[in-house]
Amino acid sequence: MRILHTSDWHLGRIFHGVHLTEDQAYILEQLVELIKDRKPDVILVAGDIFDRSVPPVEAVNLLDDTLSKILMDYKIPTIMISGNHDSPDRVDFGSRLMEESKLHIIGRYSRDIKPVVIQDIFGPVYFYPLPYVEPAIVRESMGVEIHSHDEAMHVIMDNIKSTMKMDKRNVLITHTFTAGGEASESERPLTIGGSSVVDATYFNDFNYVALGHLHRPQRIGGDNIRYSGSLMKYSFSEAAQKKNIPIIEMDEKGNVSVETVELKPRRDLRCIEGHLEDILKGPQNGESREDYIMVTLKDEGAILDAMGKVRSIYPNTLHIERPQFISANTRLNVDSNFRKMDISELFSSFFKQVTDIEMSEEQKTAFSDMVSKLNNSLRGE
Ligand SMILES: [Mn+2]
Repeated sequence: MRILHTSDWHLGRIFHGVHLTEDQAYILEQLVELIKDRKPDVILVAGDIFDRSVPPVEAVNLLDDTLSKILMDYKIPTIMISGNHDSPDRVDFGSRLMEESKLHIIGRYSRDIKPVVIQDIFGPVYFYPLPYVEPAIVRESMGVEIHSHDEAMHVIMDNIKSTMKMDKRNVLITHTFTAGGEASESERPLTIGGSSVVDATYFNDFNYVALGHLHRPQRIGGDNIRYSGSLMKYSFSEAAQKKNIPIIEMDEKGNVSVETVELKPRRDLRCIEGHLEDILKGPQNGESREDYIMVTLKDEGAILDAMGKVRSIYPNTLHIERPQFISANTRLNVDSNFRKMDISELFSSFFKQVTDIEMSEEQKTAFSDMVSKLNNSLRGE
Protein backbone atom coordinates (compact mmCIF):
# COMPACT_ATOMS: atom_id res chain seq x y z
CA MET A 1 0.00 0.00 0.00
CA ARG A 2 1.33 3.38 -1.00
CA ILE A 3 0.18 6.27 1.22
CA LEU A 4 0.73 9.95 0.53
CA HIS A 5 0.62 11.94 3.78
CA THR A 6 0.14 15.69 3.95
CA SER A 7 -1.34 18.20 6.39
CA ASP A 8 -1.62 21.85 7.43
CA TRP A 9 -2.46 23.34 4.06
CA HIS A 10 -3.87 26.46 5.76
CA LEU A 11 -5.66 27.56 2.59
CA GLY A 12 -6.53 31.24 2.73
CA ARG A 13 -3.56 32.13 4.93
CA ILE A 14 -2.59 35.78 5.04
CA PHE A 15 1.06 36.28 5.88
CA HIS A 16 2.23 39.79 6.86
CA GLY A 17 -0.68 41.19 4.86
CA VAL A 18 -0.04 39.03 1.76
CA HIS A 19 -2.72 36.58 0.56
CA LEU A 20 -0.89 33.32 -0.06
CA THR A 21 -3.60 31.70 -2.22
CA GLU A 22 -1.57 31.98 -5.44
CA ASP A 23 1.46 30.45 -3.74
CA GLN A 24 -0.74 27.68 -2.37
CA ALA A 25 -2.27 27.03 -5.81
CA TYR A 26 1.25 26.82 -7.26
CA ILE A 27 2.39 24.19 -4.79
CA LEU A 28 -0.87 22.21 -4.87
CA GLU A 29 -0.46 21.92 -8.63
CA GLN A 30 2.88 20.21 -7.96
CA LEU A 31 1.23 17.99 -5.38
CA VAL A 32 -1.35 16.91 -7.96
CA GLU A 33 1.49 16.20 -10.44
CA LEU A 34 3.22 14.10 -7.80
CA ILE A 35 -0.02 12.19 -7.21
CA LYS A 36 -0.40 11.60 -10.95
CA ASP A 37 3.20 10.38 -11.09
CA ARG A 38 3.35 8.16 -8.04
CA LYS A 39 -0.25 6.93 -7.99
CA PRO A 40 -0.65 6.40 -4.25
CA ASP A 41 -3.44 4.08 -3.08
CA VAL A 42 -4.67 6.75 -0.68
CA ILE A 43 -4.04 10.38 0.25
CA LEU A 44 -4.23 11.56 3.87
CA VAL A 45 -4.72 15.20 4.86
CA ALA A 46 -4.22 15.46 8.64
CA GLY A 47 -6.06 18.69 9.42
CA ASP A 48 -5.82 22.47 9.14
CA ILE A 49 -7.17 22.32 5.62
CA PHE A 50 -8.15 25.98 5.91
CA ASP A 51 -6.45 28.69 7.90
CA ARG A 52 -9.65 29.83 9.57
CA SER A 53 -13.10 28.54 10.35
CA VAL A 54 -14.73 30.80 7.72
CA PRO A 55 -12.23 30.67 4.86
CA PRO A 56 -12.20 33.21 2.01
CA VAL A 57 -13.89 32.27 -1.29
CA GLU A 58 -10.53 31.87 -3.10
CA ALA A 59 -9.46 29.24 -0.57
CA VAL A 60 -12.71 27.28 -0.91
CA ASN A 61 -12.36 27.36 -4.71
CA LEU A 62 -8.75 26.19 -4.52
CA LEU A 63 -9.71 23.23 -2.36
CA ASP A 64 -12.57 22.40 -4.71
CA ASP A 65 -10.24 22.48 -7.75
CA THR A 66 -7.55 20.40 -6.05
CA LEU A 67 -9.92 17.71 -4.77
CA SER A 68 -11.73 17.53 -8.12
CA LYS A 69 -8.45 16.77 -9.88
CA ILE A 70 -7.39 14.17 -7.31
CA LEU A 71 -10.76 12.42 -7.14
CA MET A 72 -12.17 12.85 -10.67
CA ASP A 73 -9.05 12.79 -12.87
CA TYR A 74 -6.95 10.32 -10.87
CA LYS A 75 -9.60 8.62 -8.71
CA ILE A 76 -7.39 8.35 -5.64
CA PRO A 77 -9.28 7.81 -2.36
CA THR A 78 -8.65 10.71 -0.01
CA ILE A 79 -9.16 10.96 3.75
CA MET A 80 -9.25 14.41 5.35
CA ILE A 81 -9.82 15.47 8.93
CA SER A 82 -10.30 18.91 10.43
CA GLY A 83 -7.59 20.59 12.51
CA ASN A 84 -7.76 23.25 15.19
CA HIS A 85 -8.02 26.00 12.55
CA ASP A 86 -10.98 24.39 10.76
CA SER A 87 -14.65 24.61 11.65
CA PRO A 88 -15.72 20.98 12.31
CA ASP A 89 -19.26 21.52 11.01
CA ARG A 90 -18.34 23.46 7.89
CA VAL A 91 -15.64 20.93 6.95
CA ASP A 92 -18.18 18.15 7.51
CA PHE A 93 -20.61 19.55 4.92
CA GLY A 94 -21.64 16.98 2.32
CA SER A 95 -19.30 14.35 3.75
CA ARG A 96 -21.80 11.49 3.47
CA LEU A 97 -22.49 12.35 -0.17
CA MET A 98 -18.82 12.59 -1.05
CA GLU A 99 -18.01 9.20 0.43
CA GLU A 100 -19.53 7.77 -2.74
CA SER A 101 -16.69 9.40 -4.70
CA LYS A 102 -14.09 8.07 -2.26
CA LEU A 103 -13.60 11.44 -0.60
CA HIS A 104 -13.77 10.84 3.14
CA ILE A 105 -14.03 14.11 5.03
CA ILE A 106 -14.28 13.82 8.79
CA GLY A 107 -14.90 17.27 10.25
CA ARG A 108 -16.68 16.42 13.49
CA TYR A 109 -15.45 14.14 16.23
CA SER A 110 -17.81 11.34 17.06
CA ARG A 111 -17.47 8.81 19.84
CA ASP A 112 -17.40 5.76 17.62
CA ILE A 113 -14.73 6.26 15.03
CA LYS A 114 -15.41 4.11 12.00
CA PRO A 115 -12.31 3.16 10.02
CA VAL A 116 -12.12 3.81 6.29
CA VAL A 117 -11.09 0.52 4.71
CA ILE A 118 -8.81 0.55 1.67
CA GLN A 119 -7.67 -2.64 -0.06
CA ASP A 120 -4.42 -3.54 -1.72
CA ILE A 121 -3.25 -6.92 -3.07
CA PHE A 122 -2.55 -8.11 0.50
CA GLY A 123 -5.99 -7.23 1.84
CA PRO A 124 -7.54 -4.40 3.84
CA VAL A 125 -5.85 -1.51 5.63
CA TYR A 126 -7.94 0.24 8.32
CA PHE A 127 -7.61 4.02 8.46
CA TYR A 128 -8.91 5.62 11.68
CA PRO A 129 -9.67 9.34 11.17
CA LEU A 130 -9.64 11.35 14.40
CA PRO A 131 -10.25 15.07 13.82
CA TYR A 132 -8.97 17.68 16.27
CA VAL A 133 -11.20 17.74 19.33
CA GLU A 134 -11.37 19.81 22.53
CA PRO A 135 -11.09 17.78 25.77
CA ALA A 136 -14.45 19.22 26.93
CA ILE A 137 -16.22 17.62 23.96
CA VAL A 138 -14.65 14.22 24.65
CA ARG A 139 -15.66 14.56 28.32
CA GLU A 140 -19.25 15.14 27.28
CA SER A 141 -19.45 12.36 24.69
CA MET A 142 -17.62 9.73 26.76
CA GLY A 143 -19.08 10.76 30.11
CA VAL A 144 -15.72 10.61 31.89
CA GLU A 145 -13.85 13.24 33.87
CA ILE A 146 -11.04 14.46 31.65
CA HIS A 147 -9.42 17.87 31.53
CA SER A 148 -6.40 17.69 29.26
CA HIS A 149 -5.64 16.75 25.67
CA ASP A 150 -3.52 13.89 26.98
CA GLU A 151 -6.39 12.39 29.01
CA ALA A 152 -8.75 12.84 26.07
CA MET A 153 -6.36 11.06 23.68
CA HIS A 154 -5.89 8.23 26.18
CA VAL A 155 -9.65 7.62 26.40
CA ILE A 156 -10.16 7.90 22.63
CA MET A 157 -7.32 5.49 21.87
CA ASP A 158 -8.59 2.93 24.41
CA ASN A 159 -11.98 3.16 22.75
CA ILE A 160 -10.55 2.64 19.24
CA LYS A 161 -8.36 -0.24 20.38
CA SER A 162 -11.30 -2.02 22.00
CA THR A 163 -12.64 -2.82 18.52
CA MET A 164 -9.46 -2.60 16.43
CA LYS A 165 -8.22 -5.82 14.82
CA MET A 166 -4.63 -6.05 16.03
CA ASP A 167 -3.70 -8.73 13.46
CA LYS A 168 -4.66 -6.35 10.62
CA ARG A 169 -2.88 -3.27 9.29
CA ASN A 170 -4.06 -0.09 11.05
CA VAL A 171 -3.34 3.57 10.38
CA LEU A 172 -4.31 6.57 12.54
CA ILE A 173 -4.81 10.07 11.13
CA THR A 174 -5.02 12.81 13.71
CA HIS A 175 -4.26 16.43 14.52
CA THR A 176 -2.49 16.85 17.84
CA PHE A 177 0.67 18.00 19.62
CA THR A 178 2.60 14.81 20.38
CA ALA A 179 5.21 14.86 23.15
CA GLY A 180 8.71 15.04 21.71
CA GLY A 181 7.58 17.11 18.72
CA GLU A 182 9.19 20.44 17.89
CA ALA A 183 6.95 23.46 17.33
CA SER A 184 7.34 26.39 14.94
CA GLU A 185 5.91 29.92 15.27
CA SER A 186 2.98 29.42 12.93
CA GLU A 187 0.95 26.87 14.91
CA ARG A 188 -1.94 28.23 16.93
CA PRO A 189 -1.56 26.80 20.46
CA LEU A 190 -4.16 24.15 21.32
CA THR A 191 -4.52 25.45 24.86
CA ILE A 192 -3.85 28.87 26.29
CA GLY A 193 -1.66 28.24 29.33
CA GLY A 194 -1.14 24.65 30.50
CA SER A 195 0.02 21.69 28.49
CA SER A 196 -1.54 20.48 25.28
CA VAL A 197 0.86 17.61 24.50
CA VAL A 198 -0.19 13.98 24.32
CA ASP A 199 1.92 10.92 25.06
CA ALA A 200 3.22 9.19 21.92
CA THR A 201 2.91 5.71 23.46
CA TYR A 202 -0.87 5.74 22.81
CA PHE A 203 0.04 5.39 19.13
CA ASN A 204 2.19 2.28 19.50
CA ASP A 205 -0.34 -0.24 18.16
CA PHE A 206 -0.73 1.45 14.78
CA ASN A 207 1.40 0.55 11.78
CA TYR A 208 1.49 4.18 10.75
CA VAL A 209 0.35 7.42 12.40
CA ALA A 210 -0.20 10.38 10.07
CA LEU A 211 -0.01 13.49 12.23
CA GLY A 212 -0.94 17.09 11.60
CA HIS A 213 -0.51 20.28 13.66
CA LEU A 214 3.27 20.76 13.94
CA HIS A 215 4.53 22.58 10.88
CA ARG A 216 8.05 21.18 10.89
CA PRO A 217 8.25 17.82 9.06
CA GLN A 218 9.45 15.35 11.71
CA ARG A 219 9.33 11.84 13.05
CA ILE A 220 8.31 11.00 16.59
CA GLY A 221 10.51 8.08 17.57
CA GLY A 222 10.59 5.69 14.63
CA ASP A 223 9.64 6.09 10.99
CA ASN A 224 5.99 5.23 11.55
CA ILE A 225 4.82 8.16 13.69
CA ARG A 226 5.29 11.25 11.63
CA TYR A 227 4.32 14.87 11.03
CA SER A 228 4.29 15.63 7.31
CA GLY A 229 4.67 19.31 8.23
CA SER A 230 2.84 22.18 6.59
CA LEU A 231 2.44 22.53 2.83
CA MET A 232 4.55 25.71 2.88
CA LYS A 233 6.59 27.81 5.29
CA TYR A 234 4.10 29.88 7.26
CA SER A 235 6.44 31.85 9.56
CA PHE A 236 9.95 33.22 9.36
CA SER A 237 10.93 30.74 12.09
CA GLU A 238 10.52 28.09 9.37
CA ALA A 239 12.88 29.79 6.91
CA ALA A 240 15.57 27.11 7.34
CA GLN A 241 13.15 24.15 7.28
CA LYS A 242 12.82 21.90 4.26
CA LYS A 243 9.16 21.11 3.66
CA ASN A 244 8.43 17.79 2.02
CA ILE A 245 5.76 15.23 1.33
CA PRO A 246 6.23 11.76 2.84
CA ILE A 247 5.24 8.81 0.67
CA ILE A 248 4.87 5.66 2.73
CA GLU A 249 5.16 2.14 1.40
CA MET A 250 3.46 -0.38 3.66
CA ASP A 251 4.17 -4.06 3.15
CA GLU A 252 2.00 -7.11 3.74
CA LYS A 253 2.85 -7.16 7.45
CA GLY A 254 2.33 -3.43 7.94
CA ASN A 255 6.00 -2.46 8.09
CA VAL A 256 6.65 0.92 6.56
CA SER A 257 9.42 2.59 4.61
CA VAL A 258 9.22 6.30 3.92
CA GLU A 259 10.48 8.43 1.08
CA THR A 260 10.14 12.22 1.17
CA VAL A 261 9.64 14.42 -1.87
CA GLU A 262 10.41 18.13 -1.87
CA LEU A 263 8.13 20.54 -3.70
CA LYS A 264 9.31 23.91 -4.97
CA PRO A 265 7.42 26.99 -3.74
CA ARG A 266 6.65 29.91 -6.06
CA ARG A 267 8.58 32.12 -3.65
CA ASP A 268 10.82 30.90 -0.88
CA LEU A 269 10.76 32.51 2.55
CA ARG A 270 14.13 33.77 3.74
CA CYS A 271 15.79 35.79 6.50
CA ILE A 272 18.63 38.15 5.66
CA GLU A 273 20.84 39.89 8.21
CA GLY A 274 23.37 42.65 7.65
CA HIS A 275 24.04 46.35 7.20
CA LEU A 276 21.72 48.15 4.78
CA GLU A 277 24.61 48.96 2.45
CA ASP A 278 25.40 45.25 2.00
CA ILE A 279 21.79 44.19 1.71
CA LEU A 280 21.28 46.69 -1.11
CA LYS A 281 23.96 44.86 -3.11
CA GLY A 282 21.32 42.19 -3.75
CA PRO A 283 21.52 38.39 -3.60
CA GLN A 284 25.12 37.14 -3.70
CA ASN A 285 24.55 33.43 -4.26
CA GLY A 286 21.92 33.31 -6.96
CA GLU A 287 18.92 33.49 -4.59
CA SER A 288 15.74 34.98 -6.03
CA ARG A 289 14.94 38.65 -5.40
CA GLU A 290 11.26 37.69 -5.51
CA ASP A 291 11.37 35.60 -2.33
CA TYR A 292 9.49 36.64 0.79
CA ILE A 293 12.13 38.30 2.93
CA MET A 294 12.61 39.31 6.53
CA VAL A 295 15.54 41.65 7.04
CA THR A 296 17.43 42.16 10.28
CA LEU A 297 19.33 45.43 9.95
CA LYS A 298 22.52 45.77 11.94
CA ASP A 299 22.80 49.54 11.42
CA GLU A 300 22.58 51.64 14.55
CA GLY A 301 21.52 55.13 13.42
CA ALA A 302 18.24 56.33 11.96
CA ILE A 303 17.50 55.29 8.35
CA LEU A 304 14.99 57.15 6.25
CA ASP A 305 12.48 54.76 4.62
CA ALA A 306 14.40 51.55 5.26
CA MET A 307 11.50 49.46 3.88
CA GLY A 308 11.37 51.45 0.62
CA LYS A 309 15.11 51.04 0.12
CA VAL A 310 15.13 47.31 0.84
CA ARG A 311 12.07 46.75 -1.37
CA SER A 312 13.81 48.40 -4.32
CA ILE A 313 16.04 45.31 -4.32
CA TYR A 314 13.74 42.72 -2.69
CA PRO A 315 10.18 43.72 -3.70
CA ASN A 316 8.58 41.10 -1.44
CA THR A 317 10.23 42.15 1.78
CA LEU A 318 7.59 41.69 4.46
CA HIS A 319 9.29 42.66 7.68
CA ILE A 320 12.31 44.58 8.94
CA GLU A 321 13.77 44.21 12.40
CA ARG A 322 16.27 46.63 13.90
CA PRO A 323 17.53 45.15 17.18
CA GLN A 324 20.42 47.65 17.41
CA PHE A 325 18.28 50.70 16.86
CA ILE A 326 17.01 52.43 19.99
CA SER A 327 15.59 55.86 19.35
CA ALA A 328 16.29 58.65 21.84
CA ASN A 329 12.60 58.94 22.65
CA THR A 330 12.07 55.26 23.32
CA ARG A 331 12.08 54.68 27.03
CA LEU A 332 9.89 51.60 27.01
CA ASN A 333 11.84 48.47 27.49
CA VAL A 334 10.20 46.41 24.77
CA ASP A 335 11.28 42.82 24.58
CA SER A 336 12.64 42.40 21.07
CA ASN A 337 11.61 38.76 21.20
CA PHE A 338 7.92 39.60 21.01
CA ARG A 339 7.51 37.54 17.82
CA LYS A 340 8.33 34.44 19.85
CA MET A 341 5.86 35.21 22.66
CA ASP A 342 2.47 33.53 22.86
CA ILE A 343 -0.68 35.57 23.28
CA SER A 344 -0.66 35.37 27.10
CA GLU A 345 2.95 36.54 27.31
CA LEU A 346 2.28 39.34 24.86
CA PHE A 347 -0.70 40.53 26.83
CA SER A 348 1.03 40.45 30.21
CA SER A 349 3.97 42.34 28.72
CA PHE A 350 1.54 44.94 27.35
CA PHE A 351 -0.26 45.10 30.70
CA LYS A 352 3.05 45.71 32.49
CA GLN A 353 4.00 48.46 30.08
CA VAL A 354 0.73 50.29 30.43
CA THR A 355 0.13 49.90 34.18
CA ASP A 356 3.66 49.27 35.47
CA ILE A 357 2.22 46.38 37.51
CA GLU A 358 2.78 42.65 36.91
CA MET A 359 -0.38 40.68 36.14
CA SER A 360 -1.47 38.43 39.00
CA GLU A 361 -1.96 34.69 38.50
CA GLU A 362 -5.73 35.22 38.77
CA GLN A 363 -5.67 37.84 36.06
CA LYS A 364 -3.56 35.59 33.86
CA THR A 365 -6.00 32.70 34.29
CA ALA A 366 -8.97 34.97 33.58
CA PHE A 367 -7.26 36.17 30.41
CA SER A 368 -6.44 32.61 29.24
CA ASP A 369 -10.01 31.45 29.87
CA MET A 370 -11.40 34.33 27.88
CA VAL A 371 -9.11 33.69 24.90
CA SER A 372 -9.94 29.95 24.95
CA LYS A 373 -13.67 30.75 24.94
CA LEU A 374 -13.18 33.16 22.09
CA ASN A 375 -11.19 30.58 20.07
CA ASN A 376 -13.87 27.96 20.64
CA SER A 377 -16.70 30.27 19.66
CA LEU A 378 -14.80 31.13 16.46
CA ARG A 379 -14.69 27.41 15.65
CA GLY A 380 -18.42 27.20 16.24
CA GLU A 381 -18.28 25.12 19.43
MN1 LIG B 1 -1.58 23.97 11.44
